[in-house]
Amino acid sequence: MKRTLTVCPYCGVGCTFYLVSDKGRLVGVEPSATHPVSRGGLCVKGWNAYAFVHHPDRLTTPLVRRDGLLCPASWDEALNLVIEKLQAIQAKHGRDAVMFASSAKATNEENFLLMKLARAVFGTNNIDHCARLCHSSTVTGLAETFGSGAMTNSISCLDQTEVILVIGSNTTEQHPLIGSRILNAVRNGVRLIVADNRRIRLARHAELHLRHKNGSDVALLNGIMHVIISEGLTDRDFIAARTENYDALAKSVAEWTPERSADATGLKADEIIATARLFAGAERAMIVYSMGITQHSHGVDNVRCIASLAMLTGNVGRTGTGVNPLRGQNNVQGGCDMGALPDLYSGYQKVSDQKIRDKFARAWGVDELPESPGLPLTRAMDAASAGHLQGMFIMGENPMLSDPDQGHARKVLENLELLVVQDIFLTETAALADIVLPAACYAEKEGTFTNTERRVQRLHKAVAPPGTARADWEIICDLAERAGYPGMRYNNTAEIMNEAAALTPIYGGITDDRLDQHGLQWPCPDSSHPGTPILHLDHFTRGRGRFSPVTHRLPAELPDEQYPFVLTTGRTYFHWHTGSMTRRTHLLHREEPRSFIELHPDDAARIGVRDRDKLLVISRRGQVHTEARVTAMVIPGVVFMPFHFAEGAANALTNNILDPESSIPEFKVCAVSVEKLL
Ligand SMILES: Nc1nc2c(c(=O)[nH]1)N[C@H]1C(S)=C(S)[C@@H](COP(=O)(O)OP(=O)(O)OC[C@H]3O[C@@H](n4cnc5c(=O)[nH]c(N)nc54)[C@H](O)[C@@H]3O)O[C@H]1N2
Ligand SMILES: Nc1nc2c(c(=O)[nH]1)N[C@H]1C(S)=C(S)[C@@H](COP(=O)(O)OP(=O)(O)OC[C@H]3O[C@@H](n4cnc5c(=O)[nH]c(N)nc54)[C@H](O)[C@@H]3O)O[C@H]1N2
Ligand code: SF4
Ligand SMILES: [Mo]
Repeated sequence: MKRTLTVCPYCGVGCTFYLVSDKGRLVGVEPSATHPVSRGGLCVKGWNAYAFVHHPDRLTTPLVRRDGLLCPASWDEALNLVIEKLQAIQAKHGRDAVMFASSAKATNEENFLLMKLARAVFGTNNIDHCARLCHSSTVTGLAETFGSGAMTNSISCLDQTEVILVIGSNTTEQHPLIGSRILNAVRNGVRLIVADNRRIRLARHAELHLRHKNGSDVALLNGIMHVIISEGLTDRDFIAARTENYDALAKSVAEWTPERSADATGLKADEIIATARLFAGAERAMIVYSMGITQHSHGVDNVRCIASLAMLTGNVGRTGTGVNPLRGQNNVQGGCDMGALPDLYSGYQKVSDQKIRDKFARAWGVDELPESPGLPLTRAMDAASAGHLQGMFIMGENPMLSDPDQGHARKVLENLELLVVQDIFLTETAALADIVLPAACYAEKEGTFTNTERRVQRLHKAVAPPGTARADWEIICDLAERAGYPGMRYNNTAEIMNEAAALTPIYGGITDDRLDQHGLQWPCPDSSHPGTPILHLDHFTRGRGRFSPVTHRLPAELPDEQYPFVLTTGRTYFHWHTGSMTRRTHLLHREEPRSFIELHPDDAARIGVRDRDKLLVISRRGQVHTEARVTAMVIPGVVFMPFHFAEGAANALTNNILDPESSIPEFKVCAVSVEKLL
């Protein structure tokens, strides 16, 4: 038996484990006892992360559509066709008629290369990835307030704080090894506040559980800040020494009395006052948040309020404090860091900056690079239906199930002149493609992933890919070569990282040989730098932290007579997003086999529904069949549905309205009706 140390392919916690293989086949997983985050533990997905790798559904050969059917083809034929068609579309409709979707499942090296392919070879900034659907509000909101959109502190800080505010994060199910860290901390005396109207597991251990209305976080946080200011609980020295624009914030929250905040959130004024006192009374307090904050048409405003709350109480730049957006996918931090974003190169360097463009153009041996920012992924769908986008190259994403308003997404994907999908399985999206390219998965390649605490860690190849499947980076290099670009020849992924590091100051000192065992946390500017566990130590990345006051805006779609329930969507412990991997993992699928919707017992009684009844859920966009799960997890008037299931797809219902600044969809609030199927 062989043991190969690598990184979990599921969530941003970034646990490492050994893949155990026997004669070229994976047979199990052993956790790494010394890893600073997982410390010998794994969640159920990690323990089972070997199981999908050898699934018989794995793609083994390229597929090309002939007479309407996807048929096996040679790599030569498939790759030449991709290049020929992309170039033909650009010749006819202009460079920006094609879009590249990168992947938070792929490595840093692969994300770097896809953005290089888009920019240097195809001359377009139309490159983005699922961070758009996820933490784009964080990237925008924290860049403005702090100058850097990443988690400010480290996971180990959870052991060294006094109060943790968890807002809009179902941590024990979605970041399990961070969730268990929080539970341990609470056992050791840390005080916990949970602001999430679902009765998530952490809520049972919280001193205060705020069950405010979906979409009312600005009203809640403004109310909390009002109390902190009016009771004199601010950190005056921190505000004076490290921040700007405090007066504007104070003025704006002055009108947010606890009573007004209570009215807008559905909470009691006392709960808001108690939260303010507990949070501001601590010497060290941490804020942990995730999609409950970001996935709103006012997601950036939510993030601004969170940044303000932390600065108001001096909780930035020290151990056991900070603003901690938990990044979702195993490498979504890395996808952003590597510049798979329409307006930024790697290291958050702006494409609009001539000096930056010149630097990349020189390194890549091209005359010029495109200047205007490209399309965000979520706007690409609308651009395509308006006829501005004809070709899409999607690496490792499944928008047919993960994009809002599935009916709209399907129409767009079906009508593209060219859809190329590079995946490990024939997903719902790949099934619509003109050309499908089979990729190697995490267990079959080398490279690095960056976890939520900015820790860059190495993968190691444990087994060979199935059939003729190839690592994403090898496919991208081959495409570049066939497009006539000679600047993408690498012998291994270490050479790609060297190029990325040379162009990306925050990764400047990251080289493969320094990453073994537990990786390095960026910023790591040079080869002797030990990495950075805590950001903004004595000044913010942008200099002074900026208070950005905001006004409360309601979600775009609220319940009415025809659609009386608020639908909020999210995830479960056992499944991963669109289920491509977890629904092919026997032990996980067995635990959660079917689409369901959580419904409060009072609502269920009122509409005559019992547990496990078959239901029809309808929104203005579509309808789905699903099954009732009658539970006090949710509050009356709110229903919750995971988006893992192709049959009973939550995104047939969701609203395609976007935050104007971050272009994130409002996945967390839309209006639906619920009927019992007879
Ligand atoms: N098992 C598993 N783990 C995962 C994933 C997975 O698919 N499966 N996906 C990964 C990814 S990419 C991500 S982004 C993360 C997401 O991790 P989370 O954000 O923790 O997960 P969600 O279920 O999307 O939503 C979290 C919570 O937001 C709450 N919420 C809804 N609306 C509001 C609101 O208006 N205000 C507040 N305060 N809360 C609200 C919901 O009640 C829910 O409990 O998980 C990662 N981890
Ligand atoms: N209703 C609703 N919708 C949501 C959300 C929500 O909360 N509610 N959350 C949103 C969020 S936060 C996210 S992050 C998105 C996620 O949306 P997606 O990223 O579209 O979802 P995944 O299922 O993770 O897709 C990853 C794909 O990569 C493939 N893959 C795995 N490994 C590799 C590899 O090494 N190479 C290649 N080429 N492919 C690989 C998998 O088979 C899978 O098809 O969903 C969003 N959609
Ligand atoms: S907590 Fe996340 S990284 Fe750790 S084993 Fe579970 S899914 Fe993998
Ligand atoms: Mo995500």
